[in-house]
Amino acid sequence: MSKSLNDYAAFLDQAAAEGREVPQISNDRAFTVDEGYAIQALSLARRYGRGERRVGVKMGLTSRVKMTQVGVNEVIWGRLTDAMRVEEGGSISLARYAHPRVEPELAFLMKAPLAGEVSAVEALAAVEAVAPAMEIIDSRYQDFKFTLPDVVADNSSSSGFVLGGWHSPTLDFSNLGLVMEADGRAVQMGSTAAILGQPVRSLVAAARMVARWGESLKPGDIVLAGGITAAHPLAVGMHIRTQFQTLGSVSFSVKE
Ligand code: OOG
Ligand code: MG
Repeated sequence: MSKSLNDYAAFLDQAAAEGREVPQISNDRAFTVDEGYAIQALSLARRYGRGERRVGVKMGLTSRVKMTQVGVNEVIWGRLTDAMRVEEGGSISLARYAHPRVEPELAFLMKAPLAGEVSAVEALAAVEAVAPAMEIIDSRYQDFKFTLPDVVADNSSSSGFVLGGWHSPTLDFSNLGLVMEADGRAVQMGSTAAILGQPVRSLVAAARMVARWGESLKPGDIVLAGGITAAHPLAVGMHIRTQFQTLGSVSFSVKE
């Protein structure tokens, strides 16, 4: 008997909960991108059912370097829950992940609802604050390899995020340099301009893409704009810190 989209959602949700690698669902059959988003929604419904709360969304593959790293050339999105939040300066347990990587990001905090086709000016007007951030991504697929529908079904590899201090969005955050360090050694460098040439464009895309799935960005939501550099693999004992021009730094450590 053929599996339902809900079967795939349960499969990926369980892999995420156990921090375990699984084969790509596209090994079974071809999926459309819409089916990928339907599986993502069903798998997140399971998390909400266990008491997790949606706190925002993450945008993915909004920079050229990220698209190249994973070989998928489309902007994607996923959902963030409270359980994915890592305290600034805190630590994560590597055992809870399959093969996590970290990437520097920019975070938006929403003060007004936003959905559908909006201009960059309208998007910026809905922002309460911006913060330096990092995302911990952990594709549930073996060897971190996937097609577009695979990764979308897997909540766009989302597994954790860390936020630094909030700043007024009147600050020009369109081209801020940053250095991500592992144990004091620079491993990635970039600029926020890598995000679609201007990070607000990621928020414009977020408003359009969530609306396509009947959702909106709400006041209090966090929106991660997407990885600014290639992602760096995490290992036990590592201390990761990203220093942003003007915005300050954000850090965490990796324990067993
Ligand atoms: C897909 C998720 C991409 C980003 O910021 O570009 C992403 C992946 O790289 O596994 O989170
Ligand atoms: Mg990311």
